[in-house]
Amino acid sequence: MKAIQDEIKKIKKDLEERLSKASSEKEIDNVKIDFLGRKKGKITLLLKYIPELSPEERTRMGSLLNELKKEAEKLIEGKSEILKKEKVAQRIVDVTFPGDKPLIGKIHPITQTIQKIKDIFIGLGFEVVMGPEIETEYYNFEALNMPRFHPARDEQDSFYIDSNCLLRTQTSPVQIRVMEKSHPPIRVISPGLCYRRDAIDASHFPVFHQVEGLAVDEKITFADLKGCLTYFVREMFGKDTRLRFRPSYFPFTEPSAEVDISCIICKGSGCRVCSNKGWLEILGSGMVDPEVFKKVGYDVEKYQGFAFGMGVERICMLEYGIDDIRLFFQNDVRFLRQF
Ligand code: 2U9
Repeated sequence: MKAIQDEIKKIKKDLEERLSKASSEKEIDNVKIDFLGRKKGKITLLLKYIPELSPEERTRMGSLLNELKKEAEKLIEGKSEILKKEKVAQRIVDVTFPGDKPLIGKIHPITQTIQKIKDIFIGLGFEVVMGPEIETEYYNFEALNMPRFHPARDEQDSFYIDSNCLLRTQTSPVQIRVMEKSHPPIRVISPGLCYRRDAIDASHFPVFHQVEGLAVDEKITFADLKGCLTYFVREMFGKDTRLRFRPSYFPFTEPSAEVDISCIICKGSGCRVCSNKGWLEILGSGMVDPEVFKKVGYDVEKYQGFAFGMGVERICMLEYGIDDIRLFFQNDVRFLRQF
């Protein structure tokens, strides 16, 4: 009995000594094996000796040894914690240790292009307005002078939610909502997502971004449209960019014009990007059709306006020489980190 008690004392002393010398997790593991290991641990061996004792010795020694076991576990765990903390503290003060390079996020190229467009128009006194992506047939088509059987609806094959609601095919409904709620003078641009049932290829995707603009006031003329868009184009693509206004047709503007710019790659001499034409089609525009003003209850004798619209992906592709629209929507960081 005395012999066992002495042995307990000795084991405890040994354990404390070994732990005080241990300076790594591996060494602590070894101490654990030597004292508490299932087969040959010093404490485990003593516990195995208990059944051989007399009943009263068994009770006393059992509790002494179990206490020893618990204390040993506590001491080992405590030392391990101290080592872990020391390790962390060392890391904090080791200023020479190479740091983890943080991954820096980037603004998506489409967002960057929208931001640049917004900044230019904000500088001209335009306000940025947003609206719902799920629209009613009225706001998306009817109010824009595209009644139910208008052939222009065919060009904008759409995603319908029910017989009355669809994903907007352009951001113009936002401008209708602005006109309904306020009075001229109005100068707004509406950036945002649009949806069309296009077959996917290098230049078509069913989801895309537009920025549309609208200015309504008394005595607004086509000269204002030309001046505003010329300023925009030169800020966006460079001061020496030339513009060409080509007559066109849109149901919501009359007269209408498509705007081409001298190719930003070859400056007009002809290259692969402009298909040797020297010109790039960049936006659509026109004077707001009086039928549209009638829908929002504006006096068509008093007010005129101009409007324009551009596809952001196309502009961004031209600016960076990107040849496939699908890249914008694949979230491949190898593509995105280049911008
Ligand atoms: C109101 C009245 C008129 C917006 C306009 C265009 C011309 C145009 C296209 C450019 C490329 C769409 O993304 S695209 O396919 N847009 O050509 N958009 S005029 O006219 C409006 C807008 C709102 C109330």
